[in-house]
Amino acid sequence: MTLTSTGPESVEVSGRDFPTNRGGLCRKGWTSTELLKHPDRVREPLLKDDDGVHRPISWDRALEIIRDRVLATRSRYGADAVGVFGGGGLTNEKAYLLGKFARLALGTSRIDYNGRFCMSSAAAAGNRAFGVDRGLPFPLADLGSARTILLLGSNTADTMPPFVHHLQGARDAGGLIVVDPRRSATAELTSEGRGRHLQPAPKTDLALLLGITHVVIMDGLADRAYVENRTHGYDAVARSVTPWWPERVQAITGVPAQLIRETAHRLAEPGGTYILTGRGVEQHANGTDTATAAINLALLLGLPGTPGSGYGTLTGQGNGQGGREHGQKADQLPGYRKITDPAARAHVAGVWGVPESLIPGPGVPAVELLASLGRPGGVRCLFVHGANVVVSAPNASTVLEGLRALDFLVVCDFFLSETAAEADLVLPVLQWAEEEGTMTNLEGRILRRRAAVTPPPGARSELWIMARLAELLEAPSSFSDDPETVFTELRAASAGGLADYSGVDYAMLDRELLDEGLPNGGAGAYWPYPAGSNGTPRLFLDRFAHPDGRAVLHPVAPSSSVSVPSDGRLALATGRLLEHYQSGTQTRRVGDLLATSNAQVLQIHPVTAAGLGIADGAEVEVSNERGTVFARAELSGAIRPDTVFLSFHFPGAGNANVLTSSETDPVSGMPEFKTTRVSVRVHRTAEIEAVAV
Ligand SMILES: Nc1nc2c(c(=O)[nH]1)N[C@H]1C(S)=C(S)[C@@H](COP(=O)(O)OP(=O)(O)OC[C@H]3O[C@@H](n4cnc5c(=O)[nH]c(N)nc54)[C@H](O)[C@@H]3O)O[C@H]1N2
Ligand SMILES: Nc1nc2c(c(=O)[nH]1)N[C@H]1C(S)=C(S)[C@@H](COP(=O)(O)OP(=O)(O)OC[C@H]3O[C@@H](n4cnc5c(=O)[nH]c(N)nc54)[C@H](O)[C@@H]3O)O[C@H]1N2
Ligand SMILES: [Mo]
Repeated sequence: MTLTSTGPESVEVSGRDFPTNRGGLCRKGWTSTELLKHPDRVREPLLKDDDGVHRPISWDRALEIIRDRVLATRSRYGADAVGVFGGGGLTNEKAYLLGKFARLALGTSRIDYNGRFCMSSAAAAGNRAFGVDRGLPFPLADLGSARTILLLGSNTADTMPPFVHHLQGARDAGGLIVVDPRRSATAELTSEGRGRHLQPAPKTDLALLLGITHVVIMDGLADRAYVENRTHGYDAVARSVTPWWPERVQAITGVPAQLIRETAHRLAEPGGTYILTGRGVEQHANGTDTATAAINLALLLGLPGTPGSGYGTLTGQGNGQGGREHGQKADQLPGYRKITDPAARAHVAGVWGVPESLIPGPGVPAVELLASLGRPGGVRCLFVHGANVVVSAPNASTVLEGLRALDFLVVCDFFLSETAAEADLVLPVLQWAEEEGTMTNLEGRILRRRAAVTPPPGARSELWIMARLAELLEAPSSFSDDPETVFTELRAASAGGLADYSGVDYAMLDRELLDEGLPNGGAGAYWPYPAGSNGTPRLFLDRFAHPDGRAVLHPVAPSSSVSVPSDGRLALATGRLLEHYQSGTQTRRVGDLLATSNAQVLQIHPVTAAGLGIADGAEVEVSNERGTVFARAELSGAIRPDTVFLSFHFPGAGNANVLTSSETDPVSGMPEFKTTRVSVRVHRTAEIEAVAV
């Protein structure tokens, strides 16, 4: 987008003609400037006093308090009692410095971030199969020429509206296939002969993919030459899908066997095929295996690395891609390096100018980190940068208990989010239009963000906060608060890693912003971009990132019973609405968006509702062993009768994550967000709390 100044300190957003969005923005983009001058903005550091009231204090005092609390915690409990929780919305510079700050200034291994809730399953599957995880290993615009696109668990019509036009080619060819237990706005795009909607029971996608793969193998649709030349592991995968014949898969998923066969044959047709996954299939306790099954299918069909075809995952947050590359993940060092790899540690220690032994080992993934708050041996002092875990983390009531059990909680935010409200100290930071930095988009393309307005006087950049604290804590390395200096250091730290940014600098990204083009002929700054190269718009054309250049087919199967338990309860699926963003800290503060959607709504099938005596618009309680959520019922034939849907955009009595469990994927640490068993009934007193604001 482009910001235009419309007078002193006020700005207007407009769409910029750009290949990913072609000038399109979603509603949240158009309304985003309202938040810059919002009256709720936190404008000074706030310290919670003994009465639980937040009162303004000076920055000097705030930083001294933090230093004292960190030192006290460290000397009493050890450095791992200090924790950091980051965010995929942070710029590359902030994400990079946060990882360095945790390891060197705090000396802790206990850092992880909300991307664990977002991209971790697809990342784990991509790393396992391809040796690298770049959400889309090809430019988004490539999708336009495809005849067939299989979109699994992704509702882009609501979650990425500007993306939808890239589906047009496949729609025109009748080849858009959407897999979702709901007839979502995206599934609706398949109507009138534009494609197919497969509507499986929640959490049965793995079985569905095994069924499609079974047909590919049995009907001789696999690309044998590609499999032979570019992959390992065919035999094990071919054997593993033998028991997944379409009629059996129909019984588990509810998707007709004929549709499974037709889908397999359509995907194998020439003319360009893409398989794309979203959070609907990834945010499960078997999300890595489900994404792996999607990748196996793509590899058997010879799609990845073949021009005009491919596999990809649709990265979510503003900097969901860059945020997962530069070290705010528990097991990671910058450049997508592994913290357990001796060569990676030596390289990064060299850039940081410290002995390698000063870099702690791997920490623990987000759910485990949050479960340890205030517990013996766990984290007692926590820094939060760019996440609202009280609303967005699974099993939210226990997360709230954990935050309240901490000795000290520091939250950096520009609003008093539900998490900031719990903090002992809130530090006011800059918003997107006030800071410089880079973001890496869903295609692995590095983009420059320029500051357009002056921040409120009391707010500080997070780079500044980390740099000052590092000084106070006598960190053994230098910490700059200048974005370009930090980016230059990031480039050096990433050099030679999987996500190599060493050939990218601010000056060239600035030229691109001014539409003067990049030195590489205007292709865009796609990593890996080693110094002296032209970057990599398309990965895998010649080789995959494993040492032998081949992709790995990894057999997967549902772990235990795949059928939906017949306990009489409903499957609760969670996800997003067009109007709101994530925990809603930002979008619940925009009048227009709130007017369209101001409280929690339960989507429920009319037949199911009738059986429970629930009328359209009735106030209902959605409960399980972990808690109860209050919502208004919205009867809709778009959802399966065995499934109900809540968004996770609302706090308090409308917080869907009170119901989700702490169960996680064993490979990625992704929580089981998308499927939870619940009971629904009419709200007894029919008195709903005001859950919105
Ligand atoms: N409006 C809006 N847009 C956003 C965001 C937002 O909060 N609001 N957040 C951004 C972020 S961070 C992300 S990660 C992306 C997420 O983008 P999406 O992945 O598109 O979003 P979700 O709504 O979480 O899930 C997509 C679909 O998965 C379906 N689903 C649920 N369970 C299952 C299942 O078991 N199987 C299958 N096949 N489908 C299932 C849901 O019905 C839903 O329609 O959106 C980004 N864009
Ligand atoms: N049930 C359920 N739960 C889910 C999901 C789901 O589908 N279902 N989806 C998950 C997914 S995919 C995601 S990505 C997470 C998102 O979960 P969160 O990241 O917790 O959600 P946000 O609302 O984006 O919270 C970001 C907070 O950081 C602040 N913020 C924004 N930018 C910055 C910045 O630059 N610096 C700092 N310090 N603060 C900033 C915002 O004001 C806000 O308070 O939720 C996850 N939770
Ligand atoms: Mo996300």
